[in-house]
Amino acid sequence: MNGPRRVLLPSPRSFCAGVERAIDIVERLLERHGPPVYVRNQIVHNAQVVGDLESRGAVFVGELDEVPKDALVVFSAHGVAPAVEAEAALRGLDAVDATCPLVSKVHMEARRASGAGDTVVLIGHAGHEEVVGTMGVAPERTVLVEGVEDVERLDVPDPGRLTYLAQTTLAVAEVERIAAALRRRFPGIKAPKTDDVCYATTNRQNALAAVVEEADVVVVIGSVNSSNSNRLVELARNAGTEAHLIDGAGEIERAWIEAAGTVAVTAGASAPPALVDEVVEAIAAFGPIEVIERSVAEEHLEFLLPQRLRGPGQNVKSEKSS
Ligand code: 0CH
Ligand code: SF4
Repeated sequence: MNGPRRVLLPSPRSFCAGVERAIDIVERLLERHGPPVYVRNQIVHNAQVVGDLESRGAVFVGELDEVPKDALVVFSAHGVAPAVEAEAALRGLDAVDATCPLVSKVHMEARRASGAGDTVVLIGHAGHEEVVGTMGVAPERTVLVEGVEDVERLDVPDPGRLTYLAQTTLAVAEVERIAAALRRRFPGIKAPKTDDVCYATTNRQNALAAVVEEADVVVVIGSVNSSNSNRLVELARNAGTEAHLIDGAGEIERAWIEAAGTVAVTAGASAPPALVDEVVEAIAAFGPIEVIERSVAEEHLEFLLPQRLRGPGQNVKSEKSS
């Protein structure tokens, strides 16, 4: 290899506004009320975030019946079905909603479309927590499509009354392919007013796409159950570049790095930025590196915290978009 190994850092990468807000909610509750703070499901799909909050007194549960009566419970960033909110109320729990406002937006679209008599065709992955929550808004009026093949098999009560929506953390290109297949089969199908795949998912994919051709290997920091992180790995592999999903620097393999003149390192929306620094340091252990930032977009979005957690002066802060 001539000269130092190049390490490309596509930007944006790592935490998005919805993840920062969700973690902030749990941290503030821990400070104010002390442990335990129960959280239904992983607050975000990242092992380090979950482990860190756990060590500070958060207790992650799969179901509400694991939460003692009257206790505090936080709903994760991925959102919950209305039935879960109702159950929390019934059990007398003090629920705090950390659902990302951009997931709530999709819930609102599902409520509006189903309320107007449409069947909602949700583009998403079966069993993913966000999909379970969104389907729960109008369970009798929602059908799931996971891929273009599902569009052909789709059976709907009235092909003239359809709206499609999507999970926020999918591959932009794949959602476009499925939406095009839906429009071909159901020309009158309505689209969401604004794209459901969110700005953070889109930006992280665009940023990686801008450097992937230059990289010999792509390292994506993110946990195995993180949809948006997996989509980044897929994007790189679809471009013909070797790609690996890792939780942290300890999982880097010598063979990946030694064979590469250029390594791209990115991180999913739920992966802490400090992990990127640790991974870059670990790569430097294999020989001299030149670190190059490549930005395709700036992100300035911040979401308001739930009313009860805002500090003084935060009531007037408005949501800014990038
Ligand atoms: O990408 P997914 O949806 O699996 O979730 P994550 O890794 O926790 O990232 C944050 C997104 C949360 C809801 O959109
Ligand atoms: Fe919200 Fe998008 Fe982040 Fe999900 S990935 S928490 S929808 S900003």
